[in-house]
Amino acid sequence: MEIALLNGPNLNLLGTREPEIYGNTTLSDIEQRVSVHAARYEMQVKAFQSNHEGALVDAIHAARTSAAGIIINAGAYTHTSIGLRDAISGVGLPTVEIHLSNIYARDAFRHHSYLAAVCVGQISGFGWRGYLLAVDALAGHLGLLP
Ligand code: CA2
Repeated sequence: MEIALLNGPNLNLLGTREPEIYGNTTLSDIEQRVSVHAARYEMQVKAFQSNHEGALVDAIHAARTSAAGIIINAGAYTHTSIGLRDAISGVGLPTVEIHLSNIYARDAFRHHSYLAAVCVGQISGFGWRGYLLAVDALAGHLGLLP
């Protein structure tokens, strides 16, 4: 079973700046750790990052025919993008929203997510390990856990 791991704008910079907020782990490290963790559930991970909203919409559409679910950190588009929200609800795949930082402990404009209402749930504030929690959450939702 395949799952899509999607990361949005600026997350390609992980591990290079702002380690006090986002940690020292690179996106490539996270993608690798997610793949290893997902293998416990016999899930394969197709990872994609883009700084472009439309490319993320396309990746969500592509997941419709190849993936059983989506894990997405939409970065700043979380707080702005009705397009991503419509794409997630349009494909109908179970989707877990993830954030490295606790968006509710930060600027007020980060407190609202356009995606949350169309996702199964949201994980926020646990750094890179949140991605592993998202895998567990998706596996549980897909009935792969006892
Ligand atoms: O906490 C998260 O995961 C966020 O999705 C990260 C976004 C932010 O806009 C959201 O409010 C919360 C920003 C990602 C920026 O990543 C950087 C990483 C290293 C250096 C600079 C930016």
